[in-house]
Amino acid sequence: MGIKRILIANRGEIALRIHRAAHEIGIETVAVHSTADADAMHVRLADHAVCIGPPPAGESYLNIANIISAAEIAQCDAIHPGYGFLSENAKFADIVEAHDIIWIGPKPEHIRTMGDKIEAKRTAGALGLPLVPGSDGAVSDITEAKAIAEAAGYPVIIKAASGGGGRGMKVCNGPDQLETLIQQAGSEAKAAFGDATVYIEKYLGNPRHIEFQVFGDGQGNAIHLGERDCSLQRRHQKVLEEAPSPVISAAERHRMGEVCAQAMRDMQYRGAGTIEFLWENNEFYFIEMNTRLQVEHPVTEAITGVDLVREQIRIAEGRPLSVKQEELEFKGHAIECRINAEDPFTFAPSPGLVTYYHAAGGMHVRVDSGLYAGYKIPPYYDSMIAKLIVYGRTREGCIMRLRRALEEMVVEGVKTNIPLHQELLRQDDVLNGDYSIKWLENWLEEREV
Ligand code: MV4
Repeated sequence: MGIKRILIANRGEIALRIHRAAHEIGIETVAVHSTADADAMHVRLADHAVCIGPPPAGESYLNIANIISAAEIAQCDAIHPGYGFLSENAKFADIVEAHDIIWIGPKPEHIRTMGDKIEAKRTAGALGLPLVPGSDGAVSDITEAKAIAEAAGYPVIIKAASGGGGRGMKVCNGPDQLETLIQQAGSEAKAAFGDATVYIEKYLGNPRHIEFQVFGDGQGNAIHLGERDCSLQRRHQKVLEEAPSPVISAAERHRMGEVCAQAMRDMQYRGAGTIEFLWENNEFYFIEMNTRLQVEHPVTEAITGVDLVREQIRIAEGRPLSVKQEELEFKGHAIECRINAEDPFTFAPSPGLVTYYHAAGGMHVRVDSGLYAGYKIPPYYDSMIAKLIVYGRTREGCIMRLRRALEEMVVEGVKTNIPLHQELLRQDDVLNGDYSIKWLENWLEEREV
């Protein structure tokens, strides 16, 4: 029940985000950090801090034994994993619960199910979510694979059951290449994930990536908080996300959101989840479900007014959802720019000393970041150093304000992708919301530098 002290098993802006939500409801926080992060803001803000290992994440932020020891030494009664790192590790969730520590996350069985993309698809289908046509499970036999591909229609895509983030996928244009590509995908999957299992789907050529935010109380009550459009991405890294999607009508949001919420009720889902779809020709196709809080959650917070991290904590305490579906309103428009310490043209990481920092501010402008002047961005982790989230009554107003906020933002000493965002927000297709998952990479290829 009532949590008193949370161990935050993460770093950077999301560790700050969790600390803030906890403190606002009177809960203490314990930061963990690698030796490379001793001076990080998440360590400074937390009530207590424990060093859990050397810089490589495998020896610190992914070190289960050290994190559990830190939780016990610091007498934490709950662990929040943030995103990335151990957030979707079912074994970690099991271990946390076995130590009588509250896991601020979904039931381990659901993390496990959704981690296997074949199991996830089977579950989603049984719950009534629309699927991409393709194999009903793993493919091994080439004769069977050819029949499945023929029925779905070429081109098809071969995916790894243990994959994710787009790794180990192969597009196949006809039956002649099928056997070779299945073998290649299988051996790459085996090397990357230790599991050669693959499945087949019809390849969607130019979809959008639209995801629904859901929440469940673990007892059969669940709500949806609308969708986010995350189509603007490069090499499976999202660059800019928005809510609502510029292409989804209120009626469609209501219909699809209810399908998602009902699925979560039926599985007695607990905590925050994101149901990912590809959207093409006005149809949704389920691809994956993420059983964690996502980087882009603030755009949902902006248009619903719901504090998603506070909601996660409340649910972990066994409390009911704080809002009913009928009470939720989707109001206005929000866009998030991921600010990375990287070269805006080559995308090469640019770690190092931040000599000057000035965050954007003003009405409806939110900056989630652990950055400060004098901070040394370590080279060991993700290059995302800040999220700029802007809200407006309309999409146009939101974009005007976002341009203004980007002008205000100053980061010196390292390169950032702020100029890339500024250029993006001058493109007609972006202004018109006319983009798919292919748009950004195509634009970058054609762009004059
Ligand atoms: C697809 C697809 C086209 N057709 N599945 C990439 C990551 C993984 N989560 C699923 N992915 C895709 N699955 C079918 N049947 C295209 C992608 C894809 C993609 C999806 C979402 C966001 C960005 C993407 C970039 C390239 C490919």
